[in-house]
Amino acid sequence: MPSQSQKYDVLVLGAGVIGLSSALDLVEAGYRVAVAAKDLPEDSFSTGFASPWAGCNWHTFEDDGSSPAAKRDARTYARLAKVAATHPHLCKRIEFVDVFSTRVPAESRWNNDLVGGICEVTRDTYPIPGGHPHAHIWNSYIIHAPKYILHLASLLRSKNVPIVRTRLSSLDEAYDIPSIGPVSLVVNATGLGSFSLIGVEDPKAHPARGQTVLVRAPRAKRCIMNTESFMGDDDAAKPAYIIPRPGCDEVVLGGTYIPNNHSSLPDLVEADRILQACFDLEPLLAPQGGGWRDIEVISHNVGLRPARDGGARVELEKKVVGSATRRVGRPNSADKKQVGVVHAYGFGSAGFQASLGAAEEVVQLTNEYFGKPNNAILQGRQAKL
Ligand code: FAD
Ligand code: FLA
Repeated sequence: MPSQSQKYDVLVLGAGVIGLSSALDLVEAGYRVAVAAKDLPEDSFSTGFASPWAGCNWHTFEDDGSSPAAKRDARTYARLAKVAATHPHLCKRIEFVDVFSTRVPAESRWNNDLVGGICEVTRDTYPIPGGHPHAHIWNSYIIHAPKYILHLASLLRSKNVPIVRTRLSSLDEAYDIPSIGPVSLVVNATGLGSFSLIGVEDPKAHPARGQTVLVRAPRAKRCIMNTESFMGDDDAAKPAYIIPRPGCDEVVLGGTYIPNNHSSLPDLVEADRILQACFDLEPLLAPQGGGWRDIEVISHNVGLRPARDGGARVELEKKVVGSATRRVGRPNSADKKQVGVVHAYGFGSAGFQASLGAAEEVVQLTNEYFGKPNNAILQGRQAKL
Protein backbone atom coordinates (compact mmCIF):
# COMPACT_ATOMS: atom_id res chain seq x y z
CA MET A 1 0.00 0.00 0.00
CA PRO A 2 1.21 3.55 -0.69
CA SER A 3 2.92 5.31 2.21
CA GLN A 4 0.84 8.05 3.87
CA SER A 5 4.01 9.86 5.00
CA GLN A 6 4.76 10.76 1.36
CA LYS A 7 2.95 13.52 -0.50
CA TYR A 8 2.75 11.52 -3.76
CA ASP A 9 2.45 7.80 -4.47
CA VAL A 10 3.70 7.84 -8.05
CA LEU A 11 6.01 10.04 -10.09
CA VAL A 12 5.36 9.89 -13.82
CA LEU A 13 8.56 10.73 -15.65
CA GLY A 14 7.67 12.05 -19.10
CA ALA A 15 4.94 14.42 -20.29
CA GLY A 16 4.25 13.05 -23.76
CA VAL A 17 0.98 11.35 -24.58
CA ILE A 18 1.98 8.17 -22.71
CA GLY A 19 3.01 9.87 -19.46
CA LEU A 20 0.01 12.21 -19.42
CA SER A 21 -2.56 9.51 -20.25
CA SER A 22 -1.04 7.21 -17.62
CA ALA A 23 -1.06 9.98 -15.02
CA LEU A 24 -4.75 10.65 -15.64
CA ASP A 25 -5.75 7.01 -15.28
CA LEU A 26 -3.61 6.72 -12.14
CA VAL A 27 -5.39 9.71 -10.59
CA GLU A 28 -8.73 8.18 -11.51
CA ALA A 29 -7.62 4.93 -9.84
CA GLY A 30 -7.04 6.90 -6.62
CA TYR A 31 -3.28 7.47 -6.68
CA ARG A 32 -1.60 10.75 -5.74
CA VAL A 33 0.43 11.56 -8.82
CA ALA A 34 3.07 14.07 -9.91
CA VAL A 35 4.54 14.47 -13.39
CA ALA A 36 8.07 15.58 -14.24
CA ALA A 37 9.67 16.00 -17.66
CA LYS A 38 12.18 18.02 -19.59
CA ASP A 39 9.72 18.77 -22.42
CA LEU A 40 6.20 19.82 -21.42
CA PRO A 41 3.02 19.86 -23.51
CA GLU A 42 3.37 23.65 -23.84
CA ASP A 43 6.58 23.07 -25.81
CA SER A 44 4.68 22.45 -29.04
CA PHE A 45 7.77 23.11 -31.17
CA SER A 46 10.27 21.07 -29.17
CA THR A 47 11.95 18.28 -31.10
CA GLY A 48 13.03 16.91 -27.71
CA PHE A 49 9.93 14.72 -27.65
CA ALA A 50 7.70 13.02 -30.21
CA SER A 51 4.16 13.80 -29.15
CA PRO A 52 3.56 17.25 -30.71
CA TRP A 53 4.71 15.97 -34.11
CA ALA A 54 2.33 13.05 -34.50
CA GLY A 55 0.09 12.96 -37.62
CA CYS A 56 -2.11 11.95 -35.89
CA ASN A 57 -4.53 9.08 -36.35
CA TRP A 58 -5.62 5.64 -35.16
CA HIS A 59 -4.31 3.31 -37.84
CA THR A 60 -3.05 0.10 -36.30
CA PHE A 61 0.11 -1.47 -37.67
CA GLU A 62 -0.43 -4.76 -35.88
CA ASP A 63 -1.02 -7.95 -37.90
CA ASP A 64 -2.05 -10.12 -34.98
CA GLY A 65 -5.09 -8.99 -32.99
CA SER A 66 -3.98 -10.98 -29.94
CA SER A 67 -0.64 -9.16 -29.52
CA PRO A 68 -0.25 -6.82 -26.51
CA ALA A 69 0.14 -3.89 -28.91
CA ALA A 70 -3.08 -4.73 -30.75
CA LYS A 71 -4.92 -4.97 -27.43
CA ARG A 72 -3.66 -1.50 -26.48
CA ASP A 73 -4.77 -0.16 -29.84
CA ALA A 74 -8.18 -1.78 -29.45
CA ARG A 75 -8.76 -0.33 -25.97
CA THR A 76 -7.73 3.09 -27.23
CA TYR A 77 -10.07 2.88 -30.22
CA ALA A 78 -12.93 2.05 -27.87
CA ARG A 79 -12.14 4.92 -25.50
CA LEU A 80 -11.58 7.48 -28.26
CA ALA A 81 -15.31 7.34 -29.00
CA LYS A 82 -15.91 9.28 -25.81
CA VAL A 83 -13.15 11.78 -26.53
CA ALA A 84 -14.62 12.40 -29.99
CA ALA A 85 -18.10 12.86 -28.54
CA THR A 86 -17.00 15.35 -25.87
CA HIS A 87 -14.10 17.12 -27.63
CA PRO A 88 -14.72 17.09 -31.40
CA HIS A 89 -12.05 19.76 -31.95
CA LEU A 90 -9.46 17.31 -30.54
CA CYS A 91 -10.62 13.98 -31.92
CA LYS A 92 -12.99 13.02 -34.72
CA ARG A 93 -14.10 9.82 -36.46
CA ILE A 94 -13.83 10.24 -40.23
CA GLU A 95 -13.49 8.22 -43.42
CA PHE A 96 -10.16 6.48 -43.99
CA VAL A 97 -8.96 5.15 -47.35
CA ASP A 98 -6.01 2.71 -47.40
CA VAL A 99 -4.69 2.15 -50.91
CA PHE A 100 -2.85 -1.00 -52.02
CA SER A 101 -1.06 -2.29 -55.11
CA THR A 102 -2.33 -5.84 -54.49
CA ARG A 103 -5.48 -7.20 -52.91
CA VAL A 104 -5.60 -7.35 -49.11
CA PRO A 105 -8.69 -9.22 -47.89
CA ALA A 106 -10.58 -6.97 -45.48
CA GLU A 107 -11.46 -9.94 -43.29
CA SER A 108 -7.74 -10.60 -42.81
CA ARG A 109 -7.41 -7.36 -40.82
CA TRP A 110 -7.87 -7.99 -37.10
CA ASN A 111 -9.57 -4.63 -36.58
CA ASN A 112 -12.34 -5.29 -39.11
CA ASP A 113 -15.06 -5.73 -36.46
CA LEU A 114 -13.58 -3.24 -34.01
CA VAL A 115 -13.92 -0.32 -36.44
CA GLY A 116 -17.41 -1.27 -37.60
CA GLY A 117 -16.35 -3.00 -40.82
CA ILE A 118 -13.74 -2.44 -43.51
CA CYS A 119 -15.09 -2.20 -47.05
CA GLU A 120 -12.87 -3.66 -49.78
CA VAL A 121 -13.05 -1.92 -53.17
CA THR A 122 -11.25 -2.12 -56.52
CA ARG A 123 -10.67 0.65 -59.04
CA ASP A 124 -13.20 -0.95 -61.40
CA THR A 125 -16.00 -0.08 -59.02
CA TYR A 126 -14.67 2.83 -56.95
CA PRO A 127 -12.61 5.98 -57.72
CA ILE A 128 -9.58 4.95 -55.63
CA PRO A 129 -7.22 7.84 -54.80
CA GLY A 130 -4.18 7.91 -57.05
CA GLY A 131 -5.71 5.26 -59.34
CA HIS A 132 -4.42 2.45 -57.12
CA PRO A 133 -5.95 -0.96 -57.92
CA HIS A 134 -7.20 -1.85 -54.42
CA ALA A 135 -8.39 0.02 -51.34
CA HIS A 136 -10.09 -0.36 -48.00
CA ILE A 137 -12.66 2.20 -46.85
CA TRP A 138 -13.37 2.35 -43.13
CA ASN A 139 -13.84 4.77 -40.24
CA SER A 140 -11.29 5.76 -37.65
CA TYR A 141 -10.08 8.64 -35.53
CA ILE A 142 -7.95 11.68 -36.22
CA ILE A 143 -6.45 13.59 -33.28
CA HIS A 144 -5.02 17.10 -33.03
CA ALA A 145 -1.80 15.93 -31.35
CA PRO A 146 -0.40 19.20 -29.93
CA LYS A 147 -3.81 20.34 -28.66
CA TYR A 148 -4.65 16.89 -27.29
CA ILE A 149 -1.57 16.74 -25.04
CA LEU A 150 -2.29 20.30 -23.85
CA HIS A 151 -5.80 19.14 -23.02
CA LEU A 152 -4.46 16.16 -21.03
CA ALA A 153 -2.11 18.48 -19.13
CA SER A 154 -4.89 20.90 -18.33
CA LEU A 155 -7.06 18.06 -17.03
CA LEU A 156 -4.21 16.93 -14.79
CA ARG A 157 -3.63 20.45 -13.45
CA SER A 158 -7.35 20.79 -12.75
CA LYS A 159 -6.95 17.70 -10.54
CA ASN A 160 -4.03 19.35 -8.69
CA VAL A 161 -1.40 17.17 -10.34
CA PRO A 162 1.86 19.13 -10.54
CA ILE A 163 3.69 18.99 -13.87
CA VAL A 164 7.24 20.13 -13.24
CA ARG A 165 10.05 20.72 -15.66
CA THR A 166 13.21 18.83 -14.92
CA ARG A 167 15.78 16.87 -16.87
CA LEU A 168 17.08 13.83 -15.08
CA SER A 169 20.30 12.07 -15.93
CA SER A 170 19.41 8.91 -14.00
CA LEU A 171 16.18 7.10 -13.24
CA ASP A 172 17.14 6.92 -9.56
CA GLU A 173 16.86 10.71 -9.23
CA ALA A 174 13.14 10.41 -9.98
CA TYR A 175 12.51 8.83 -6.57
CA ASP A 176 13.29 12.10 -4.79
CA ILE A 177 12.87 15.13 -7.03
CA PRO A 178 13.32 18.25 -4.83
CA SER A 179 9.97 19.92 -5.62
CA ILE A 180 8.04 16.63 -5.45
CA GLY A 181 9.56 14.66 -2.60
CA PRO A 182 10.08 10.94 -2.16
CA VAL A 183 8.05 8.35 -4.05
CA SER A 184 8.42 4.59 -4.18
CA LEU A 185 7.06 4.09 -7.70
CA VAL A 186 8.11 5.82 -10.92
CA VAL A 187 6.42 5.42 -14.29
CA ASN A 188 9.14 5.63 -16.90
CA ALA A 189 7.41 7.29 -19.87
CA THR A 190 10.52 8.93 -21.27
CA GLY A 191 10.15 7.70 -24.85
CA LEU A 192 13.46 7.99 -26.62
CA GLY A 193 15.00 9.22 -23.35
CA SER A 194 15.13 5.57 -22.24
CA PHE A 195 18.12 5.02 -24.50
CA SER A 196 20.31 7.36 -22.47
CA LEU A 197 18.66 7.62 -19.05
CA ILE A 198 21.16 6.08 -16.60
CA GLY A 199 19.59 3.04 -15.00
CA VAL A 200 17.48 2.27 -18.07
CA GLU A 201 19.95 2.62 -20.99
CA ASP A 202 17.88 0.43 -23.25
CA PRO A 203 19.97 -0.48 -26.34
CA LYS A 204 16.77 -1.51 -28.18
CA ALA A 205 15.42 2.06 -28.02
CA HIS A 206 16.16 4.18 -31.09
CA PRO A 207 14.69 7.06 -33.07
CA ALA A 208 12.65 6.61 -36.26
CA ARG A 209 12.73 9.90 -38.06
CA GLY A 210 9.42 11.11 -39.42
CA GLN A 211 9.25 14.06 -41.77
CA THR A 212 5.91 15.71 -42.50
CA VAL A 213 4.55 18.83 -44.17
CA LEU A 214 1.81 20.76 -42.37
CA VAL A 215 -0.52 22.39 -44.90
CA ARG A 216 -3.75 24.37 -44.97
CA ALA A 217 -6.29 22.50 -47.09
CA PRO A 218 -9.93 23.07 -46.11
CA ARG A 219 -11.23 20.85 -48.94
CA ALA A 220 -9.29 17.71 -47.92
CA LYS A 221 -11.55 15.86 -45.50
CA ARG A 222 -10.47 12.20 -45.73
CA CYS A 223 -7.54 10.38 -44.18
CA ILE A 224 -5.76 8.64 -47.06
CA MET A 225 -2.94 6.22 -46.38
CA ASN A 226 -0.48 4.68 -48.81
CA THR A 227 1.67 2.99 -46.22
CA GLU A 228 2.42 -0.35 -47.89
CA SER A 229 6.13 0.31 -47.58
CA PHE A 230 5.90 2.08 -44.22
CA MET A 231 8.53 0.74 -41.79
CA GLY A 232 9.75 -1.54 -44.56
CA ASP A 233 12.82 -1.24 -46.71
CA ASP A 234 11.15 -0.92 -50.09
CA ASP A 235 12.51 2.37 -51.38
CA ALA A 236 10.65 2.10 -54.67
CA ALA A 237 7.23 2.79 -53.17
CA LYS A 238 7.74 5.49 -50.58
CA PRO A 239 4.88 6.03 -48.15
CA ALA A 240 2.47 8.91 -48.42
CA TYR A 241 -0.32 9.81 -46.05
CA ILE A 242 -2.85 12.57 -45.57
CA ILE A 243 -4.21 13.15 -42.07
CA PRO A 244 -6.61 16.08 -41.54
CA ARG A 245 -6.55 17.68 -38.10
CA PRO A 246 -9.90 17.93 -36.33
CA GLY A 247 -11.37 21.33 -35.58
CA CYS A 248 -9.36 23.27 -38.16
CA ASP A 249 -8.38 23.29 -41.84
CA GLU A 250 -4.84 21.99 -41.26
CA VAL A 251 -3.68 18.69 -42.73
CA VAL A 252 -0.53 16.70 -41.95
CA LEU A 253 1.13 15.19 -45.01
CA GLY A 254 3.63 12.42 -44.54
CA GLY A 255 5.88 10.90 -44.42
CA THR A 256 9.03 9.02 -43.73
CA TYR A 257 10.07 6.36 -41.23
CA ILE A 258 13.86 6.25 -41.03
CA PRO A 259 15.24 4.16 -38.16
CA ASN A 260 18.35 5.37 -36.31
CA ASN A 261 18.29 8.79 -37.95
CA HIS A 262 18.55 11.51 -35.27
CA SER A 263 18.32 14.54 -37.57
CA SER A 264 15.45 16.92 -36.93
CA LEU A 265 16.35 19.00 -39.98
CA PRO A 266 13.66 18.86 -42.72
CA ASP A 267 14.89 17.71 -46.12
CA LEU A 268 13.25 19.90 -48.78
CA VAL A 269 13.71 17.33 -51.57
CA GLU A 270 11.81 14.86 -49.39
CA ALA A 271 9.19 17.54 -48.69
CA ASP A 272 8.57 17.96 -52.44
CA ARG A 273 8.27 14.19 -52.78
CA ILE A 274 5.68 14.14 -49.97
CA LEU A 275 3.70 17.03 -51.46
CA GLN A 276 3.61 15.44 -54.93
CA ALA A 277 2.73 11.96 -53.66
CA CYS A 278 -0.03 13.33 -51.45
CA PHE A 279 -1.43 15.50 -54.25
CA ASP A 280 -1.60 12.37 -56.44
CA LEU A 281 -3.75 10.80 -53.74
CA GLU A 282 -5.85 13.88 -53.02
CA PRO A 283 -6.00 16.75 -55.56
CA LEU A 284 -8.31 18.59 -53.12
CA LEU A 285 -5.18 19.48 -51.15
CA ALA A 286 -4.57 22.32 -53.63
CA PRO A 287 -6.90 25.25 -54.24
CA GLN A 288 -9.37 24.62 -57.10
CA GLY A 289 -7.51 24.00 -60.37
CA GLY A 290 -4.09 24.10 -58.68
CA GLY A 291 -1.23 21.61 -58.78
CA TRP A 292 0.96 20.26 -55.99
CA ARG A 293 3.11 23.42 -55.97
CA ASP A 294 -0.03 25.43 -55.09
CA ILE A 295 -0.64 23.58 -51.82
CA GLU A 296 -0.44 26.11 -48.97
CA VAL A 297 2.47 24.99 -46.81
CA ILE A 298 2.42 26.08 -43.15
CA SER A 299 5.60 24.36 -41.98
CA HIS A 300 8.10 21.59 -42.65
CA ASN A 301 8.47 19.32 -39.63
CA VAL A 302 10.47 16.41 -38.31
CA GLY A 303 9.67 14.31 -35.27
CA LEU A 304 11.68 11.45 -33.82
CA ARG A 305 9.46 8.48 -33.01
CA PRO A 306 10.53 6.58 -29.88
CA ALA A 307 10.94 3.21 -31.60
CA ARG A 308 12.16 0.03 -29.94
CA ASP A 309 13.29 -3.30 -31.37
CA GLY A 310 10.66 -5.85 -30.38
CA GLY A 311 8.02 -3.20 -29.64
CA ALA A 312 7.04 -1.12 -26.65
CA ARG A 313 8.19 -2.04 -23.15
CA VAL A 314 5.34 -2.03 -20.65
CA GLU A 315 6.43 -3.85 -17.52
CA LEU A 316 7.00 -3.57 -13.79
CA GLU A 317 10.55 -3.81 -12.49
CA LYS A 318 11.44 -3.87 -8.81
CA LYS A 319 14.77 -2.40 -7.84
CA VAL A 320 16.85 -0.89 -5.09
CA VAL A 321 17.91 2.73 -5.25
CA GLY A 322 20.53 4.34 -3.13
CA SER A 323 23.95 5.50 -4.09
CA ALA A 324 22.97 6.79 -7.53
CA THR A 325 20.36 9.12 -5.99
CA ARG A 326 23.12 10.85 -4.05
CA ARG A 327 23.74 14.13 -5.75
CA VAL A 328 26.30 16.75 -4.79
CA GLY A 329 24.88 18.98 -2.06
CA ARG A 330 21.91 16.71 -1.28
CA PRO A 331 21.49 14.57 1.79
CA ASN A 332 21.74 10.86 1.20
CA SER A 333 18.24 10.19 2.58
CA ALA A 334 17.18 7.60 0.02
CA ASP A 335 20.01 5.15 0.57
CA LYS A 336 19.07 1.53 -0.17
CA LYS A 337 15.35 1.91 -0.74
CA GLN A 338 13.19 -0.82 -2.34
CA VAL A 339 11.28 0.83 -5.16
CA GLY A 340 9.42 0.01 -8.35
CA VAL A 341 9.43 1.30 -11.90
CA VAL A 342 6.67 0.77 -14.43
CA HIS A 343 8.25 1.12 -17.84
CA ALA A 344 6.01 2.49 -20.60
CA TYR A 345 8.08 3.54 -23.57
CA GLY A 346 9.08 2.58 -27.09
CA PHE A 347 5.72 3.07 -28.81
CA GLY A 348 7.27 4.12 -32.13
CA SER A 349 4.54 5.03 -34.65
CA ALA A 350 1.71 4.16 -32.31
CA GLY A 351 1.94 6.25 -29.15
CA PHE A 352 -1.41 7.99 -29.57
CA GLN A 353 -3.35 5.00 -30.85
CA ALA A 354 -1.95 2.90 -27.99
CA SER A 355 -2.08 5.57 -25.29
CA LEU A 356 -5.32 4.80 -23.47
CA GLY A 357 -4.72 1.04 -23.52
CA ALA A 358 -1.16 1.59 -22.32
CA ALA A 359 -2.45 3.82 -19.50
CA GLU A 360 -4.71 1.01 -18.32
CA GLU A 361 -1.75 -1.38 -18.25
CA VAL A 362 0.25 1.17 -16.26
CA VAL A 363 -2.55 1.28 -13.67
CA GLN A 364 -2.67 -2.52 -13.52
CA LEU A 365 1.09 -2.74 -12.97
CA THR A 366 0.91 0.04 -10.37
CA ASN A 367 -1.84 -1.89 -8.54
CA GLU A 368 0.36 -4.97 -8.71
CA TYR A 369 3.27 -3.05 -7.19
CA PHE A 370 1.17 -1.69 -4.33
CA GLY A 371 -0.65 -5.00 -3.83
CA LYS A 372 -4.02 -3.56 -4.78
CA PRO A 373 -6.67 -5.52 -6.72
CA ASN A 374 -7.14 -4.63 -10.34
CA ASN A 375 -10.90 -4.29 -10.12
CA ALA A 376 -10.76 -0.55 -10.85
CA ILE A 377 -9.96 -1.42 -14.44
CA LEU A 378 -12.32 -4.38 -14.56
CA GLN A 379 -15.14 -2.08 -13.47
CA GLY A 380 -14.26 0.20 -16.37
CA ARG A 381 -13.16 3.19 -14.31
CA GLN A 382 -10.90 5.34 -16.45
CA ALA A 383 -10.01 8.99 -16.59
CA LYS A 384 -12.75 11.11 -18.08
CA LEU A 385 -10.93 12.66 -21.02
P1 FAD B 1 7.38 11.46 -26.05
O1 FAD B 1 6.25 12.20 -26.63
O2 FAD B 1 8.68 11.50 -26.79
O3 FAD B 1 7.59 12.03 -24.59
C1 FAD B 1 8.70 11.66 -23.79
C2 FAD B 1 8.69 12.51 -22.54
O4 FAD B 1 9.78 12.10 -21.71
C3 FAD B 1 8.90 13.99 -22.81
O5 FAD B 1 8.16 14.77 -21.89
C4 FAD B 1 10.40 14.16 -22.54
O6 FAD B 1 10.76 15.49 -22.20
C5 FAD B 1 10.55 13.24 -21.35
N1 FAD B 1 11.92 12.84 -21.09
C6 FAD B 1 12.73 12.09 -21.87
N2 FAD B 1 13.94 11.95 -21.29
C7 FAD B 1 13.89 12.61 -20.11
C8 FAD B 1 14.82 12.85 -19.06
N3 FAD B 1 16.06 12.35 -19.10
N4 FAD B 1 14.44 13.62 -18.01
C9 FAD B 1 13.19 14.13 -17.95
N5 FAD B 1 12.26 13.92 -18.92
C10 FAD B 1 12.61 13.18 -19.98
N6 FAD B 1 1.35 7.93 -33.20
C11 FAD B 1 0.06 7.56 -33.41
O7 FAD B 1 -0.51 6.86 -32.58
N7 FAD B 1 -0.62 7.97 -34.54
C12 FAD B 1 -0.03 8.73 -35.50
O8 FAD B 1 -0.65 9.06 -36.50
C13 FAD B 1 1.32 9.11 -35.32
N8 FAD B 1 1.95 9.85 -36.26
C14 FAD B 1 3.24 10.23 -36.07
C15 FAD B 1 3.85 11.01 -37.04
C16 FAD B 1 5.15 11.45 -36.85
C17 FAD B 1 5.81 12.26 -37.91
C18 FAD B 1 5.82 11.13 -35.65
C19 FAD B 1 7.21 11.65 -35.39
C20 FAD B 1 5.22 10.35 -34.68
C21 FAD B 1 3.92 9.86 -34.90
N9 FAD B 1 3.29 9.04 -33.97
C22 FAD B 1 1.98 8.69 -34.14
C23 FAD B 1 4.04 8.47 -32.83
C24 FAD B 1 3.81 9.23 -31.55
O9 FAD B 1 4.09 10.58 -31.75
C25 FAD B 1 4.68 8.66 -30.46
O10 FAD B 1 4.58 7.26 -30.39
C26 FAD B 1 4.28 9.24 -29.11
O11 FAD B 1 4.27 10.63 -29.16
C27 FAD B 1 5.23 8.77 -28.02
O12 FAD B 1 4.81 9.34 -26.82
P2 FAD B 1 5.68 9.19 -25.51
O13 FAD B 1 4.91 9.88 -24.44
O14 FAD B 1 6.06 7.77 -25.33
O15 FAD B 1 7.06 9.93 -25.82
N1 FLA C 1 1.41 6.50 -37.27
C1 FLA C 1 1.71 7.47 -38.27
C2 FLA C 1 3.20 7.72 -38.32
O1 FLA C 1 3.90 7.19 -37.50
C3 FLA C 1 1.10 7.08 -39.58
O2 FLA C 1 3.68 8.47 -39.15
F1 FLA C 1 -0.08 6.48 -39.40
F2 FLA C 1 0.84 8.15 -40.24
F3 FLA C 1 1.84 6.27 -40.24
